[in-house]
Amino acid sequence: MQIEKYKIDEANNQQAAAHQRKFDFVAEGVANLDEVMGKLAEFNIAIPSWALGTGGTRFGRFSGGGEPRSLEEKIEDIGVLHALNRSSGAISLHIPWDIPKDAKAIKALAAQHGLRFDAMNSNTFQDQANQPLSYKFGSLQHVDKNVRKQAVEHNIEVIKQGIELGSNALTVWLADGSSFPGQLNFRKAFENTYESLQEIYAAMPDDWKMYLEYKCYEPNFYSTTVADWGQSLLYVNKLGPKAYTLVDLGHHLPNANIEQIVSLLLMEGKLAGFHFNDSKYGDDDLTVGSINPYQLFLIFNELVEGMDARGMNHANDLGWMIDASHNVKDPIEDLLQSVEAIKIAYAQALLVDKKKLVQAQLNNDAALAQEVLQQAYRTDVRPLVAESRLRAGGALDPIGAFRDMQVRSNLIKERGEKTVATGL
Ligand code: AOS
Ligand code: ZN
Ligand code: ZN
Repeated sequence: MQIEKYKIDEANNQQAAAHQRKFDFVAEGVANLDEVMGKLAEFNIAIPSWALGTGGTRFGRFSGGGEPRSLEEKIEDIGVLHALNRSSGAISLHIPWDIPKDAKAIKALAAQHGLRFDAMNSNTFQDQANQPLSYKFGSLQHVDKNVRKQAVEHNIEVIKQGIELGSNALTVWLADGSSFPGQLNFRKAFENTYESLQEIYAAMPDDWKMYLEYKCYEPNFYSTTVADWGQSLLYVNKLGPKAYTLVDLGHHLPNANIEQIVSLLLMEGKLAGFHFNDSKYGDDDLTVGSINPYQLFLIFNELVEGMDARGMNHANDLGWMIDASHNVKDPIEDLLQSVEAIKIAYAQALLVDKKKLVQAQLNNDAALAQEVLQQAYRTDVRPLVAESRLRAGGALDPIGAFRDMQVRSNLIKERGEKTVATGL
């Protein structure tokens, strides 16, 4: 399945006049238009290989059909996304769900679709067939040195696979923790985990980064061994300059002020990047921006402010990734919506009148500060994001184009109705 460029152009031509009117209207009010358009064009968000199928919940899984059956087909699906939105130019692999049999061929296929390999994800939260020791009671934290060793070796193997593909980061998410009080010694669990992470860290090439993801609960329900940003920061500070804290938006206790966490991690130079998603209750892994788009904007506002203060490159200096799961939507449509929501929040943050905001802060003018933020947030930046896609050769209306081209029914024809993609 390949998206033909002329079909995108045809669809765009039909919408051109209406789009131009909307774009001109909003562009007129944007003082830094060229800067905004330039930054939007550069901004890409990596797609996780496990988000292309219907994840379902523990109560059931209802496949929509045409799901990718192999790594090659996952790359094809991300190729479809990228052709439509020109902002999904990277893929994040999960080992062992996506073991490349021939790294060179996989790299070439990805390059054909304009994709590069983002952070590699290891998996020590499941037991694989033929795995000698079980992770039932944890992996890097385990009381048994042999289990820790097996988990460390797996992570080192993932680094090796990543090097072959041209990736330069390892994301470590641990399910390690305990479900009942007294089940483990917190200090020893921390020490074991730290020691295991040190071994993994030592195996990373100098130009690699380790992203240590935290999560407050689930699958363990009493304690998690990397539970929050403070604990992650403690590990990564001890580990050294190649280790950073990864923020997954769904991994906080209810109502946490994530934008403040982001600001402080940036200040410390220890923010790795994101797993974007949205949630109402827990780690819901819903479409980005579907529940709380204002929070997403406030996060981007801190990102832009903090990255500019440190002279960082918005597009390249942090890892931007989606981590979502799909129960009722077509995964490709859901991902198109997520990427769009991220770019909208980013564009809005670029519109914030920073001078005015700083002035309001210095004058303790809370009302004006709110006015400044909401002026940007309530600007309809969708025509700017669409224009940036158009200029890059993408579709003005990616979901519309996806539906008009009947991509999903073609994928079903190609791959079948009952397909199961590996993933969460
Ligand atoms: C789990 O809750 C985390 O969000 C992980 O980042 C991720 O979903 C997992 O590594 C995918 O396998
Ligand atoms: Zn995550
Ligand atoms: Zn999660």
